[in-house]
Amino acid sequence: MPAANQAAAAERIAQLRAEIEKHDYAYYVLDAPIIPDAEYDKLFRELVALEAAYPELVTPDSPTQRVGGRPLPEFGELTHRVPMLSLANAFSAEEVEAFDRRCREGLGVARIRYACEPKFDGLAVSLLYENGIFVRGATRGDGYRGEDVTQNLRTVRNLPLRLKGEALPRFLEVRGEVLMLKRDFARLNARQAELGEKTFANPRNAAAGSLRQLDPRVTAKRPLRFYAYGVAEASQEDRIAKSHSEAMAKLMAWGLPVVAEREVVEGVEGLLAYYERMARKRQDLPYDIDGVVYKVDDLEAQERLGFVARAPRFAIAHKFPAQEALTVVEAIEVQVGRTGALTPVARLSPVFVGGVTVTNATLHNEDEVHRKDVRVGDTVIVRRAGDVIPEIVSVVHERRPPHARPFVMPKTCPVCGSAVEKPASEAIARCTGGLYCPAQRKQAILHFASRRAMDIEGLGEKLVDQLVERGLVKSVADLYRLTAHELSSLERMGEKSAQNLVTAIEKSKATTLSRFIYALGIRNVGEATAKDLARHFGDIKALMNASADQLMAVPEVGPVIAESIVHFFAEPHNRRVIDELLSAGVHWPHEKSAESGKLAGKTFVLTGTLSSLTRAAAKAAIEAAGGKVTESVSKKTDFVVVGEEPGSKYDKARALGVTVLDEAQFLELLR
Ligand code: D41
Repeated sequence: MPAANQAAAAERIAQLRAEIEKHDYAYYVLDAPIIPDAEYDKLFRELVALEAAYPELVTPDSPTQRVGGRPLPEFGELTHRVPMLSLANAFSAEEVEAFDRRCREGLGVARIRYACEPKFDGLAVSLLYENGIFVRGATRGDGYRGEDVTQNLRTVRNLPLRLKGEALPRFLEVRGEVLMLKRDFARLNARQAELGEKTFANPRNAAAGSLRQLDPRVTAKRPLRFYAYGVAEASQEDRIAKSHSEAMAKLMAWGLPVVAEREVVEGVEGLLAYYERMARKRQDLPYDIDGVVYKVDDLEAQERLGFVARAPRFAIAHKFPAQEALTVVEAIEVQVGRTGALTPVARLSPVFVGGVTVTNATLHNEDEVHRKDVRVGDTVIVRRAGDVIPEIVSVVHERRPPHARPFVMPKTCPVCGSAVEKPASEAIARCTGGLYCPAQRKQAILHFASRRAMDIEGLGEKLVDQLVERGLVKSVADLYRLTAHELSSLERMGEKSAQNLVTAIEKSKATTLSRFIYALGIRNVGEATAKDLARHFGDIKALMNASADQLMAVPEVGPVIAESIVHFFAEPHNRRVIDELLSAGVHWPHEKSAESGKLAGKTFVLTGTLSSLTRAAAKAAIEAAGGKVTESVSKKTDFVVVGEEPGSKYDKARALGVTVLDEAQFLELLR
């Protein structure tokens, strides 16, 4: 190797070691990682590769020479009777196919049965039972020797200190993971914060920090769980089953906790289908997982396949894409919403996270930007879990460029230049331009056309942008004046689609009063309130002329909503647009006002299953008769309708003395 390259490699190696040591300290000692695991792995892999290329640069103190966590000297060391192996990883379907191929070729069979289980993100431990009594437990450590954490493990609530049943093996070494359930983690962190103690970054760190407490009394207060994933066998005499799945069933029968989400599948299609199922379930599982594990089910086949280096050939972990990654904030832009709300949005260097490429993350509002102290140029951790929108978790402060300035909310609207106001009592800054502001106008039109409002099919964002920018649509009433000829002059609009849109707009004229009220986009008036208003007033003119007091006579309309409505109709422009819409032919069937229907003013709650009609049908029937259906029982509820297998609402109704109707009584009332 040329000396110059070697010098460069030596320098990079030194950098990487320093960086990795810093992260090891943050992770293992402080239980407070600075960067995502995937990012750490990248650094580590780079170091491994460099040291492989320049073996003369490997030193005994390199982080690569330390495998697993070194035992804390405060705990006694324990040698595992059977080494605790590591698991190879697969990150793609191709790698899983290669794993299956190797197994099939190694065994000389066409198809393999696999045991599949979640891959817990916890701490691997080994438990020793002698004649059914828990005698010792250790962390994985370097795989050969771990820390003796017997006293701490005894405090883990679901770990049996004595196994159930008869014919228990003389020695049983159970392998598994210690972890914290998501809800327990949330509760623990809330309690830690309340006590002014340190909080944990994630359930894994909380579990690690809790199990490696020097004082078992502290561990005892932490909600740890154990799940078994295997049995270590020192000899043939120890064999308790013919297959992994059978062994797990046996552990369960002896009272050891075994995860419910385990399955036996056939072939590589079976593996990939299990992966997909678990990926979909992931968010709803009570524990964190970072992938799934596949194991050849037949134990004899496992033995024949054997091991490479320190990992078994018969098992592999199929990891989910990392949910956190590092990227750089290129800009913080401000978006204007329908009600003028200004939302700061971080524009990010594209980064692959949670299985998709992310380029934006909402920052919600000004306070949020300041709380997280996100600045342009910052390196940040972005997280995208499941289908939720990407968010910035935190800033890596050490990577902040020297002149990064804090974000300032603009004083004027970035779209229309109107003043921005932010009442002291609110978190949201707003553009005061109203419908003068093209951004608000666009959003107002999109809302008006949306499915639950006027339901104009085909009127999407790209089109609305063009219509507003070309001045073809200034208010929603202008929509009803558009011709197919005008529309076909727009980009990506053929004659056929122009005609379709005109038809859709025409069709939207036949609507309902509640949809119409909702479509107006009055601040604080959502679908449910629009329905209440329609039912109460029965007519748009009555609503337009209502005073705040009259509005507050509607159940569930308080001073804030009333004020928004009065404010909206006080605006001459809004009244004019409504008149124009009505003249254009927007209409709805006459609504019975609250005084007319036979169930007028009555509030219902439904619970349990009705045999003769669906929930939606029951609701529609009540509403058609002027009544109202709400979700929860209160003193204001008039009737609770009880079907088969009612929930707690039934008990609550009885406790509050609300009239309870069975299905027959309810049908009688409707008749
Ligand atoms: O849930 C896990 N993290 C998990 C880890 C699991 N479900 N199964 C595992 N199986 C093994 C073998 C096949 C070697 C018995 C494992 C691990 N090992 C493991 N955990 C930490 C290192 C290795």
